[in-house]
Amino acid sequence: MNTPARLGVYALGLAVIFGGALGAGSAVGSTGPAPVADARPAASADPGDGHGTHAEPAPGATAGATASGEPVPGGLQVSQDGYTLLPETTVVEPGEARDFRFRVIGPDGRPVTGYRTEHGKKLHFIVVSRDLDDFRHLHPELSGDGVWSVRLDLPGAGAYRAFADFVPEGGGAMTLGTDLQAPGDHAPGAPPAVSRTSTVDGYTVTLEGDLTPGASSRLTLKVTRDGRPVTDLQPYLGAYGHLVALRAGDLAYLHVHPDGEPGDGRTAPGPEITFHAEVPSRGDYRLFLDFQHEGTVRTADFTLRAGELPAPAPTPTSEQKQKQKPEPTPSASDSHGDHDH
Ligand SMILES: [Cu+2]
Repeated sequence: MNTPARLGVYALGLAVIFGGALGAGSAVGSTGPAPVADARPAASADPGDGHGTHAEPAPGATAGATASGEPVPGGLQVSQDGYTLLPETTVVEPGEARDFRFRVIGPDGRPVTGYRTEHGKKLHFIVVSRDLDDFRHLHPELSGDGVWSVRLDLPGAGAYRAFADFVPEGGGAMTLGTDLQAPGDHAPGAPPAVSRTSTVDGYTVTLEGDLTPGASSRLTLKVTRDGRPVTDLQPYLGAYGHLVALRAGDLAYLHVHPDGEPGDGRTAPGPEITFHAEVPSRGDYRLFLDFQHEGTVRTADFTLRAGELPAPAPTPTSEQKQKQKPEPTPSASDSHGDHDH
C-alpha cells in the first residue's frame, strides 16, 4: 500500500513526507489497535529469500505508527519495519574529512543492496549537530555489498544526528536516524531563535509563511543576491529547492519538496520557491534549504515556531529574590550578621 499511497500523495502535489509517506500508508492500512513502534519484526513474515521482492510490508508491521495510530515522524528511530541503520562507528573525530561507512540491514538480516531512486539519489544522508547549528546534506556511494560510504568532515566536537532517507526495494520510504559523537570539548550554543532571513555567500533568502501544526502550511522562500532577485536557479536533484525541517528537542525529520518542478511549464526558476509543509506538533523547527545557482549548491537556514508556546517559565528575578528574603532585622545591618546564627 505504501508505494501507491506515496505516489498518490505526490500526484496531488502534496510533497510532504513526515516519517516517510510510510506513516500515512501505515495509518491507512492499519485497523484496530495499532502496535507500538517496535511492532513484530517484518522478518517473521518473510518467506526466506527476503531479497526485496515484497511489494508491501506485512500487515501489522506498522512500525511507523504510535499506539494512538499517529504516524511517528521520521528520523527518530534507528530501526523501523525490520530495517536497521548500522554505522561502522558512531564516534567521528572532528576537524578532518574521513570516510564514514554504514549499512542498512534488511528484514532478512543481510545488508540491503537494492534501493529505489528518489529525487535523483538512492539515499539521502543528512548530518546535523544536535544543537541544530550545523547541517549537511550528503550523497554516499553504495558498493555492491551494501556498504554506503561518504566523506564526512564534522566541524567540531559535540553530538550529531545522522539520517538516512531512502526507499528500499520492496519496502516503504523511511528515514532512519542514529547519533554520532565527535570527541572533544564542546560548549553548546543557545537554542536557535526564530529567524526568517538567511544569508549565505552573498545570497539572501527570506521566508514567508507560518507552520501550523497538523495542517499543510505554505512556505515561500525568495532568493536574492546583492538585492536583486535570482531568476535563474538551477535544478538540484530535480527541484529548485530541497527543504529539510528538524524539530527542536528531538530532531524529528521532515523532508519537504517544492510545488512544481523544473520544466513543468509553470514553475519559474526563482526568485521564489514555494513549499507545502505539514509539521506534526507545536514547537520550534529548524529549516534548511538547499538551492543551486551558477553551479554551486548552498544552504540557507531558518527557524520557525509552529503554534503557540507558553512564555518561558518565570525565573526568579533579582527583585523577586530580594522580596523572598526575610525582612532585614536590625541585627542584619551588622555586616557579619549571618555568622551570628
Ligand atoms: Cu539528497
